[in-house]
Amino acid sequence: MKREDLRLYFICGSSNVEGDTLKVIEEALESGVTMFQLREKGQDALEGKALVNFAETIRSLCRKYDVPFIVNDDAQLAERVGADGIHLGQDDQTVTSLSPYFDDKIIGLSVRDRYELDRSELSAVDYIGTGPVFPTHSKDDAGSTIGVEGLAEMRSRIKELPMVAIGGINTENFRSCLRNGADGVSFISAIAEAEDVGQAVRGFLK
Ligand code: TPS
Repeated sequence: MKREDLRLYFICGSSNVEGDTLKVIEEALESGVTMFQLREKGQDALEGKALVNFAETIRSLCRKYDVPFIVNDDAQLAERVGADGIHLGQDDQTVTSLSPYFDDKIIGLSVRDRYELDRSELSAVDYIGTGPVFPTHSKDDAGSTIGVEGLAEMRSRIKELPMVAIGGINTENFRSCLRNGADGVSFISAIAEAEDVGQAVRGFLK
C-alpha cells in the first residue's frame, strides 16, 4: 500500500446514510477519496447474501475509481469478495490469525493509545487508525478522545508506520491532524451525512 492512499479515507455502511448508500459512496469515490472501508454495523446491518452483493458492488465501484477497498472486521467477507484489505479493531481477531489470503493484502489496525500499541502485533500491519481524536457519534464504544496531542505522541512512538487519524474529523479540524503526524484523515459522518457529498470531498482535497 502507498502511504498517500491514507490521505482521504472514507468509511461507510448502510446505517450511516439516510438515502441511497451506494450513490453516496460512488459520489465520494468520483470526487476523489483515496481509500474506502465498508463498515456494515448496527441494528439494520445487511447480512448474508445481501451483504455479499452489497460488498461486491462496492468492490466494483472502488476498482472503477482505482481506490483500495477495505472491509472492516469481517475477514471471511473480505476474502469472499476479493477486497484489497481488512481493518481490525483491538477486540476483533488478531492480525496474526488472518488467512494466507491477506499475506499480500492491506492490513489496518485501530490503535488508540500507547497501551493498545504495547499489546499490538505490528509486524504484519500496514497502517494504524488512531483516535477518536475528537468527539464522535458514529461509534458507541470509541472511548474518550485523544486530541491532536494523542496523535503526535503516537507518531513519535511508531516512527515511520503509516497512520490515519479518525474520530470527529471535519473540514474545520482536519489540518490539525495532518500537522500532528497523521498521514491522512478518515471519517464517516463528515462525508456520509454531508448535504453535498462531492462538495465535502472537494473541500478536503483543496
Ligand atoms: C481506519 N473507529 C474509531 S472512531 C470511529 C471508528 C469507526 C468513528 C468515526 O466516525 N480507524 C480506521 N477504521 C476504523 N473503523 C476505526 C479506526 C474505528 P466519524 O468520522 O463520524 O467521527
